[in-house]
Amino acid sequence: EPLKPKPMPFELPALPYAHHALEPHFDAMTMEIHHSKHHAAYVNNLNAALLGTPHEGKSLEELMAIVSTLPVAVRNNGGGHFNHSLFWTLLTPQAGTKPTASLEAAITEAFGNMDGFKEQFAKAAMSRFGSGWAWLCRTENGLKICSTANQDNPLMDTEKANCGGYPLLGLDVWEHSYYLKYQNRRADYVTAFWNVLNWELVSARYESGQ
Ligand code: MN3
Repeated sequence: EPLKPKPMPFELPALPYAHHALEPHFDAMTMEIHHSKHHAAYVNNLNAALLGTPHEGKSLEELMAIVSTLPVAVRNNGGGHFNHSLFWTLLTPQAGTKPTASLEAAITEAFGNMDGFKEQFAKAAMSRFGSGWAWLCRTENGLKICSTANQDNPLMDTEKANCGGYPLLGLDVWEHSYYLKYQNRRADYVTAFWNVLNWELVSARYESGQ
């Protein structure tokens, strides 16, 4: 009988920059703990939840698409792994990145202008009670802002009605992402986010759908 290949467990991706690279906007200690402790725990707990089940070896996207049928540990930790893996790539120490013309046009159509977008996005981030994420999604009806609770995300089959679409960018609004530097001032953290957001990556996601 041929041996089935053992499915590869998920791994914590390396940060694409140093912990201090996003200072002064996002501080080094928050980045280090957030990545090496919080995100690592989601990866470990996800692997433990999948071990020995028929879902071992599925991609995160495949898991998200059927998450309503899976144990809550897969929803929480699979969402946590997907969300944070995306989040790190959305951040950059490079100042002044810009959206492409076509993304900017879509933002203008949906929100009036960039300031209108930022205002509505901040509102979604601020009005999420407790822990969760704010998102910008590409949908069949243009760009849409939404938020999710806990580690849920727009790719989950549980979130189609709430959010839906393809997530172009997401902002972690769990207190662990800002408490050390900003304490209870989530609004200041949201403002700081615009200084480290990589619009080139957001644009690439908008153009390619990946
Ligand atoms: Mn987090």
